[in-house]
Order: sequence, then structure tokens, then C-alpha cells
Amino acid sequence: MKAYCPEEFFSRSELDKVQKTRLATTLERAAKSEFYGHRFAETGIRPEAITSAADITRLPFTTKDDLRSAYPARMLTRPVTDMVRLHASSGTTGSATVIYYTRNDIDSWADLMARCMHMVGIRAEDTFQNMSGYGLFTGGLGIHYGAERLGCLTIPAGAGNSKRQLKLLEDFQVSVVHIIPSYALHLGTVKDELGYTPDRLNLRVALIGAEPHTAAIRQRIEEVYGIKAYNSYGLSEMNGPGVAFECLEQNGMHIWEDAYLAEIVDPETGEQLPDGEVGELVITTLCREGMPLIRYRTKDLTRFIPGDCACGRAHRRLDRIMGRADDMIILKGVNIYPMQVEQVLMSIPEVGQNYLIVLERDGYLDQMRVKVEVKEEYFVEDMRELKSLQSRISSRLRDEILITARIDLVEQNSLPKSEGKAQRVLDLRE
Ligand code: ADP
Ligand code: K
Ligand code: ZN
Repeated sequence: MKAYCPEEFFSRSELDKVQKTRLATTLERAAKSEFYGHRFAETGIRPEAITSAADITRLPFTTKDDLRSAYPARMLTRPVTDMVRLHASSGTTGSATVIYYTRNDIDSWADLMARCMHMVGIRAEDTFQNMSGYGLFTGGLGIHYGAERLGCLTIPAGAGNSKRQLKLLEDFQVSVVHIIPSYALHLGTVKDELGYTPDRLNLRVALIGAEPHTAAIRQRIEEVYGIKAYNSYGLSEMNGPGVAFECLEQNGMHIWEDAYLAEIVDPETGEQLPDGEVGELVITTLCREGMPLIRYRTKDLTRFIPGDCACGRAHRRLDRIMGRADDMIILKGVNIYPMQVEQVLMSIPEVGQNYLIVLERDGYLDQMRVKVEVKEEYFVEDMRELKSLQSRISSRLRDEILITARIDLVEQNSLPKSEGKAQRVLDLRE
């Protein structure tokens, strides 16, 4: 397959070389910002002493709190008049953080995004519908610019309004969509209800991301629409989408190492972990002018997949994101990730699209209740069948997370849905 750009098929040694020179440029630029200027002075770091990517461990991390403390503009390397765009994170956790872009930053971001889409066979002939929210959220304009750069006819549908989404899909014979996984499943149900049979649509590919999801969810999305779905990873602090993306092999997401220097560290100690071990993803921007970030702690938990990808790209692969370090549930002393629960639920055929983990306190005891939607065809009157499904779910969960959860079976489409990232955990404990 044709490469989108030379960097896409850089060898390991070419990547190492470009990382080294771009890291030096990045540090030099960062030192001009008020925030990093102080930080380097405080910690006695001379950016010119960092001469290789391996030296990076000598630099301190940048955290979300640092971004907040630098609010609104203390991380800029140049006057704010040189900036052409601003985005903010959707604020899933805590208050929003702001990222600025120069014209070159917007340009290189669009190129990275276009590279991702090109990698999975998207071309100028495709019609692309972006079902991500626009506005401050980077999933809107970020992917939009990438699609336009490839020459796709691009429809900025935005989030929600399922009837209209489906009408657009049919009327313009859309071939590619960008959609949040939880919404993709919901839209799939509406599609069937409204009788959009496969012959009416021309859909081929979905880019799914923005929230953690299991392999089983991807498979369901692929089946519901009869398409291929590719995992797309990014975060506002690193421009937005376009950081790491699955290739046609669908086995891990290549992180573009000419633009991002990635490390996996132990979330407790901050020490780098070897390939294959799960930890927190830490990223340094290598191309950003306006607001470079050094060793930014993403809070996202994943690992490098060891070994080479069959596609021939040398950019290392990230495994699917297990969740954020802050998403971990601690219940009765046991650590649980929502994705572990999802994995169990989605392996049970009767389970529908949506679920909600509710944490409650019963006297002094913490309890987990899982509300589970049951597919229409399995939601029967027969109590015995429902009881047996309930205990099957409960015992599978116990095997996986070592906790006995109360299982509430509810009807399809009865749990609250969001147009953006799904809320998977409701913590009612004080
Ligand atoms: P917020 O932090 O407020 O949600 P962003 O919109 O920048 O703001 O979201 C970025 C975050 O979304 C990532 O840090 C990660 O937790 C999550 N995310 C993005 N893409 C994926 C993906 N493909 N798989 C799992 N999680 C993802
Ligand atoms: K076109
Ligand atoms: Zn690959």
C-alpha cells in the first residue's frame, strides 16, 4: 500500500534520529515559555544537556495540574498573537485544560490525522461523516481537517440526532464515519428500528475512539454495520486525535514516533517499564511549536505491544487503552477497571449495548451493582430465565474481578445515554 508520507515507513534508526533532533528543538522552544523556563531553572536542567531520547528520564514530568497552573497561557513559547486556534479537553476529569496551536501546529496535526486515515485505506473518493461533537472538543475539527486534507467529501454532522445521522448516511452514501463506540452501538439499534437495511447504506469503515472499549465492543460494531472499525487514540493535550491509530492488521495502534516520544511508566514510581508491561502512557510532543509538552502524564493505561507489526511500519504499537489511572475502582480492597467488567458483560450473548456500574454503600459495606441492558429478543417474561441469566453474569464477574456484584437486568435502551463519552461508573459512596 502507498505511504501517505515518508515518515510513515521510517525505519527504527530513522525514527531514532528524527526523535533526537526534534527533541532538541522541542526543549529549546519549551525553555522560552514562562512555565518551562521556570521549571528548567528550578531543577537546574540545561535543555542542551539532553542529547538523546534516553536522556529524557532526567526531565521532570508535566501533569494535568501543571497545565491548570499554567492556565490560561503560561506555557506558550511565543506571543498569543502567533496562535490561530485553541481547544480544551472535554473535562471528563476535573476542570478543562487549554491547548493552543500555531498555524504550523494545525497543519502538522491535520497531516497526522490524514496519515491515520490513509493507513486504513481512506481516500479522496470517500465520503466522510464526522459524528463527533465539534466545538472545543478536538474530535470534531481535528478529524475534520484530516479528512479534508485527504480530499474526502466531509460532512460535519456533529454528535447526536440519530435520525438525521442516518438520513445523511443514506442520502450521501457515506462510506466512512467517525463515531464514539458507545454511540455507534446505540445508533445501530436506531438504524434497525428505522429499517435501514444494509442495501440502503454504503458504509465501509468506522473510526472509533475517544473512550475505552473492549475488543468485543469493536466486534459488535463491525457486525451491526457490516464494516471494519479501527481504533483511534488521541487527547487534546497531544493535539487531539491522530496520536496513535490501528493499521489494517487491527492489532494495536501505531503511535507516530516522528511526532510523539512515548514512554510507559509505572504510575506509582514513575520508572520506565519494559515493552509488554502495562503502565501509564507518557508523551513528549516532538513537532509542536506553540505549546510543546514534555513528558506529559496522560493517565491512560496501556502497554507497548512487543514485536514487529506485519504491516511493516516501525512505529511502535500501543495496546488498547485499559482505562485511566483515575478510573480504577477500589472496592473492598480490590482494584477493578471498568473495562474488566465490560469484557465479561460483552462475552455474554444476551447482554445488550449498554451497562452502568453503580457503587453504593450499604451500612459500612461497599457494594457494586451492575445495571445491564438485555437484548430485546432475550428480554422474556419468564422469571426463571432472567434469574438464570442474572446468576450467570454474576458468577462470570466474580471469576474476573473477585467481587460479588448485584446484577439488575433492564430493558434495551433504558439506561441513560450520552452523546459524548459514555459514563460507565456512578459512584454513590460518600
Ligand atoms: P478528556 O480528558 O476531558 O476526556 P479529551 O477529549 O482530550 O479530554 O480525551 C482524551 C482521553 O480520551 C484520553 O486521554 C483517553 O483517556 C480517552 N481516549 C481517547 N481515545 C481513546 C481510545 N481509542 N481508547 C480509549 N480511550 C481513549
Ligand atoms: K472528494
Ligand atoms: Zn501495523
